[in-house]
Amino acid sequence: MIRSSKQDRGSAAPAVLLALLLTVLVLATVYVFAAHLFPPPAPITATAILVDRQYHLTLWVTGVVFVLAQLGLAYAVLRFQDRGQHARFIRGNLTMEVLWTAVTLVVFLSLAITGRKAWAQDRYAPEAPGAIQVEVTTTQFVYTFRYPGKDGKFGRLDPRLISAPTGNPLGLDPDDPAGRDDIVVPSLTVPVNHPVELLLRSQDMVHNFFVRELRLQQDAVPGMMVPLQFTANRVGQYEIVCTQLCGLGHSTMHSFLNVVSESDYENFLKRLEAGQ
Ligand SMILES: [Cu+2]
Repeated sequence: MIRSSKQDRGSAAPAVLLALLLTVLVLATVYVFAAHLFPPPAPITATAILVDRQYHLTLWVTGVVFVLAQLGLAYAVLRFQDRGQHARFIRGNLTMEVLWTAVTLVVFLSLAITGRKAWAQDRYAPEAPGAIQVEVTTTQFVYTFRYPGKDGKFGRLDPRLISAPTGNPLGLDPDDPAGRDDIVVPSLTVPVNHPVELLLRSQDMVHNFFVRELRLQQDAVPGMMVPLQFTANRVGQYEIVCTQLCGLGHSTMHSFLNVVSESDYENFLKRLEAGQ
């Protein structure tokens, strides 16, 4: 039915209410971010500071687009509300389509280019000289960390020998001499201001290694060994959590990263080597 008389116009209430609701939601969202209601813990690596910078840049760019788009929507809802007018059909505007697609492309490519260092630094940078290697094995629902011991070599693993109840959660082969001095522990201890290389693996399914203070989150995938690097610059204890839904015990899957002084680290190794 085509309406044309003034008496047929729709009520203004839905348009006004919807525009008001959109404006309130935009203001509330901006407030949550601007007031720093959920501040992250302070970063403890140089790369984590880069990640924070990139995050803030991305948040500003997408925040401005979000506010403009939502307020534009509220304006359009008010401006083009039902006043009994005929609907107009528009076939589109090629110039505008090309323009906003190109602008979106440029914005996202620029963000990707400015953020590449923050992302790649922990993953693809050449191994730092003197880096301490620690193997990280995830399994339902625990982390197991292995240090190569005095010889600096990890011993061979055999999946058939995996037996957590008998104290061999990684399946260390007792016949390999390189593995005799390997140290296997449930939490990660590293010296402060010293490069560390983690070798991340999984025994059963996709898990994740996430430490907020490192701004580092990486999946552990069965069949893959994912190297990760970081140099923590503040002594303390930080939580490691799994952020992949990996089964019923997922919410309990966590461990700790202990960043300690160089001498405390030496003592930690000595104590464990003595217990071998
Ligand atoms: Cu998990």
